[in-house]
Amino acid sequence: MNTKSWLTVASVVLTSAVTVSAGDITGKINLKGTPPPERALPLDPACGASFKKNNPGGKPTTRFFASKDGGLGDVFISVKGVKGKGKAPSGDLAIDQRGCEYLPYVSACQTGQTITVKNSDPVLHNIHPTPRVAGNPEKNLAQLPNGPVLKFSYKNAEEFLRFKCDVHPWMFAYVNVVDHSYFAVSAEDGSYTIKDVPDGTYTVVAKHRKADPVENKVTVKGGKVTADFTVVIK
Ligand SMILES: [Cu+2]
Repeated sequence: MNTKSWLTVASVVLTSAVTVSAGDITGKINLKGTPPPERALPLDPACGASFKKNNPGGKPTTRFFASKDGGLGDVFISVKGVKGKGKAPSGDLAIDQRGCEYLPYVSACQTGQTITVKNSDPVLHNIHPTPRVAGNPEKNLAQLPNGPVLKFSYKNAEEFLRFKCDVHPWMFAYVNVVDHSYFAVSAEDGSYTIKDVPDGTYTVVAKHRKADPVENKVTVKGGKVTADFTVVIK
């Protein structure tokens, strides 16, 4: 091997040896206060039957406050001020329509990531995202039962970007579009994890659609750091 080749090998080894230390932010969103009761949804007969089939024994209601074991779900948590965009998305964000509901109700994805929407109901839906950020296009597309999956994606960050169905006025979903990979949406018990955050001290923000945002200062230094939040529902 000549000198030039050795130099190339040496530089490759050096590059791969430089890794930035990172850690996970994990914790629980605690619910403080008593949310108002959810409202019953007046499903039409076709949707009522599909809802029953998909939710035996369940009642169709609004889904403003998902809560279990003192935790609050559907909270969007994001880390502010991280240098770089983090990891590229590893797949699509999949949204389904089942029982004339969007599932999941609240979700999150990265800018440019594909959002797929499918129709598992035996009825026609129309998917009508209504972004508020300039450059994120509004669309309005009909989707037959078992029709082809529809795809969406957004160039610009936007929190709680609304998807609605004009056929069924109770159908909503909210997608948080983020321009980095350091975010999560809490599960019903309030738990969440944000992976591989580079070491540093950051402001982490937790937002629920029906409450004031809550901030926490969090220092990541490898391994795992716990950051719990308390969201007050008035
Ligand atoms: Cu619909």
